[in-house]
Amino acid sequence: MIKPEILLAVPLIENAMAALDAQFTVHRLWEAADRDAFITSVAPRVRGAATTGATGLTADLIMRLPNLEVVASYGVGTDAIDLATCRQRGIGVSNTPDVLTAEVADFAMALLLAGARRIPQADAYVRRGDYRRDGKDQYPLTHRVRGKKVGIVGLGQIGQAFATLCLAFGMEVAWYGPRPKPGVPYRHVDDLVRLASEVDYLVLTCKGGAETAGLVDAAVLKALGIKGMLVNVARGSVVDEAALVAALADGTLGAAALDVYADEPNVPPPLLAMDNVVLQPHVASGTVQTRGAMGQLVVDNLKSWFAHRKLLTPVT
Ligand code: 8YV
Repeated sequence: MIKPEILLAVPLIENAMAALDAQFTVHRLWEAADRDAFITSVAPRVRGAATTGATGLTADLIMRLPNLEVVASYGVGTDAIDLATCRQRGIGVSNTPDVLTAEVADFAMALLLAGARRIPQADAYVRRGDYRRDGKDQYPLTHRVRGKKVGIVGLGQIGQAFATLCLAFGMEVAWYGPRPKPGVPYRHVDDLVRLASEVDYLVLTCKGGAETAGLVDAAVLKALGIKGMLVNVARGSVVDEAALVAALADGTLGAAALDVYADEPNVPPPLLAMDNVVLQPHVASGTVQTRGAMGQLVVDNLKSWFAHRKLLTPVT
């Protein structure tokens, strides 16, 4: 049987790449020395594509693939995939919901704790030899998270899993989203500036894309304030990054713990020098187990499409 040909935009976890190689003829886009010539050479034969929500698939690339039928994304977000063009062309799109929910929620809590208790900063203090130099009990005290208020932006599956963790840590939860959700046991606040002014931590778990671009702007950061901390495991695009850098630099905002940036893998250089930020390289879903499950779902969606023209986890 002739294997369907697929374009792989980014490397996936090894097992998933091996499974893809077994089922399909895989064209590895990131390895191409001349990307443009590579696309031109494989384009007519490509029937499927695999990418991530952040790397995506542009309208331009989709239009260059005349026989593209399906796009499988390795992640839950789909912000950089041109869904409108896929819809127009009748191209099926899948993502990997559910399998990463708990992992990303756990990581959001880890970031919150790391930022609030200054765990990376204290680690650096020990490594520099300052602990030995200063002696015991000299490191500045931090603030407890128990009893604090958390505002969650976007109460989807990840937001709700994170809210449950907040309750376990004795925090009070309120949330912002464009519409109230019936049956959700947390206070909905329909004004983001107001929510930010009420909470200690503002945690972003919403989707990226045009709908949420620049949602967290200078006014929101000012409302969060000097005692507040921003935690972002959503997308860098949700935050006005220049306003964030300015607010952290001038003390308008107390702290930030970030896993995502507007122009990955580029982190705004001023953030690198700041002591009140915790920076991570977009790894909230990055465990062997969760990436393994995500990779398997990419493979299973593509297999299901080419066997039955049905996706297991379609993006609707
Ligand atoms: C990435 C994510 O997909 O699920 C998402 O939307 O951003 C992540 O899980 C993952 O980092 C692979 O790049």
